[in-house]
Amino acid sequence: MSSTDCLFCRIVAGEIPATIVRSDERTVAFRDVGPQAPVHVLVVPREHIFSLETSSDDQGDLLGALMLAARDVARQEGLAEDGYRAVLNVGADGGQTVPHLHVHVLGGRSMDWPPG
Ligand code: DGP
Repeated sequence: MSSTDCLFCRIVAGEIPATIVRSDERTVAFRDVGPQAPVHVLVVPREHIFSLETSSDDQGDLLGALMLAARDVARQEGLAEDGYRAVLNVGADGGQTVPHLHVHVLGGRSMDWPPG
């Protein structure tokens, strides 16, 4: 898939509207269109990576930046004290529906375990 066909690449490029809550050189965070918790933010790399599974060993710095951005979003959204969930869905069985790597940051309510 080219980046012009990718929904999240188009959000990163500003071609599709989204509520952006944080951005930096390598990542962008925006509110999920179908929130599953009072706070539900997606954190994505600006670079198109299909999923965690297709990431490469030389993308470790970017993956680290993605996780730190998720942490900062959680802090910014007031979730740090009570806790939150940071989730990566990977592939079909993982429930991934958008083929651009993203971390879900969910919080504002107590989470169940195990997930469905
Ligand atoms: P996943 O199922 O893990 O691939 O998560 C994809 C998420 O993307 C899902 O929670 C809904 C969200 N989503 C899908 N389309 C849009 C959109 O156009 N805008 C925004 N903000 N979120 C979207």
